[in-house]
Amino acid sequence: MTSPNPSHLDVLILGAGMSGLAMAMALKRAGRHDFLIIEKSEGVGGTWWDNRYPGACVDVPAPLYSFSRAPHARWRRRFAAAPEILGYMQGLVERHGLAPHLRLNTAVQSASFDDASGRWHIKLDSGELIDARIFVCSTGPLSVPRWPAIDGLASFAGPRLHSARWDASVPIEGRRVGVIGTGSTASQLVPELARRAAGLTVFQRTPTWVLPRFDRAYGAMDRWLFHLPGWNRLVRAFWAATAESFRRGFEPGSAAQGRLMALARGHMKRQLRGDEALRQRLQPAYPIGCKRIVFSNDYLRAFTRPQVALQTQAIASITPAGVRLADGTEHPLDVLVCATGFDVQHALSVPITGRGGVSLQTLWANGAMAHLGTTVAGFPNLFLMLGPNTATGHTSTLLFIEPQVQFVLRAMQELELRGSRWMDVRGDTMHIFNEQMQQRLVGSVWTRCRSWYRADNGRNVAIWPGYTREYRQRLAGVQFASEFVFG
Ligand code: NA7
Repeated sequence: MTSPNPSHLDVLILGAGMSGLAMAMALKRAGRHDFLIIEKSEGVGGTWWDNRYPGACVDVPAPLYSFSRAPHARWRRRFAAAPEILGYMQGLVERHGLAPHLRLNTAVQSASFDDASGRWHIKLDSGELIDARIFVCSTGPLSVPRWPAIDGLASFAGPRLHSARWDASVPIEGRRVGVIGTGSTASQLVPELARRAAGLTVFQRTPTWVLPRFDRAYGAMDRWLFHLPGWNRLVRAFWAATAESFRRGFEPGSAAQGRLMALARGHMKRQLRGDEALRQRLQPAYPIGCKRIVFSNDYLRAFTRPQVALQTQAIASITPAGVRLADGTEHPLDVLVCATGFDVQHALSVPITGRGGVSLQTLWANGAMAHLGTTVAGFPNLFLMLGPNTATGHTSTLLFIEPQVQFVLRAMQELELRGSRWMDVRGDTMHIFNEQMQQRLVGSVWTRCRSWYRADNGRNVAIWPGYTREYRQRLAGVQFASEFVFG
């Protein structure tokens, strides 16, 4: 069963990544079939559709990266590779009958709230207009690749790849490859490239803390056990609790932080096989947790290979032949890889206009903000998935997506109970919440380094400063009567 009229919908979901699919499954489960998912790519997957670089895999154990209501029994590794996750997502589409609700290869040009009808008007690139009562924006914060702002980047004569737009037809074997960036992505990509390239040079601006990855293959016995719902729940709960325990190590000056940093330091020593000079160059000068935790058993070790070089001098420019460093040295390359992250979007990849013609871009000029990362004052019936300040550096994003989806269902019920067309979070509710968030973030571990968590003005627009349980409880405890206005 699908929408009776696809241009006049109850719910429009933008983006078929993890959060878009979660919303769609929850709607189906609630017996609500009047919805459409619009996706600009050729397939579902979101970040897993985009990130196909060698070595791409999930950075939390896979049982925690599957939905509590849609467990997966066929994981082949604890830290599952990107194609496995994409397979899981495609399986969700099949099992939950989502295909008829999907419109792939379709981009949205703009979305605006129509004050007169109290509905969202969504304009597609094709010029087609869709109107919807509820607009769920699940475009993901990290969907737009960021190229580094380095002089001469476009002049490079060889292939230039961004990790999030990998071109597998570019040969790596036997080539001299350069990687700019040392974040989560580079930590997965570098060991793979080190195995294949004739020479690999990693250009590091800031080193990364690395913890051991407790990875293993899942065998036939594991897969049999995963078929038991009780076992699945237990394993998921175990990894959720373990991930939360890492969060304790993010408290500046705490004993837990000391233990976490000692674990990382010991790991680094072992990985670098006692090479003290290399250790000093790879040792971060900021506390662990400031960036998303990297778990890896082969990233640091890759630097001990004879064909891998680490450059820590600033890059002065890119030339047609390679990279020129600040000290004037030239590093000739055949292939240049930018693992330089993303322009953080939080729903800004599409122009969105709310009540009275206010644009989200203008409202967010000094940094994105939303009440509990999901609703924005002045933008009725707009629900953000993984909106501002709902990212974490230590656990699975699914633990934030699931309560967000439940919140949207609750909000829809509330609208129907009241017979209202729309609901809008109160401006003061949103602002007070954001003030509290920012106060908690001041002086926290997340202010101690540069990262995608922070906007250009230093404001941390990405991180949820508490534990996962607090987020779940706060979202479940939202008082519609006092925190929202209805129309
Ligand atoms: P990140 O974590 O944003 O990392 C980007 C890396 O690129 C980081 O090491 C940056 O150095 C480096 N970078 C960016 N611009 C430049 C320039 N101009 N010169 C040199 N180096 C540069 O992106 P990832 O893709 O690794 O991970 C994103 C998220 O995906 C991650 O948090 C996980 O949740 C999954 P910097 O540290 O800024 O000095």
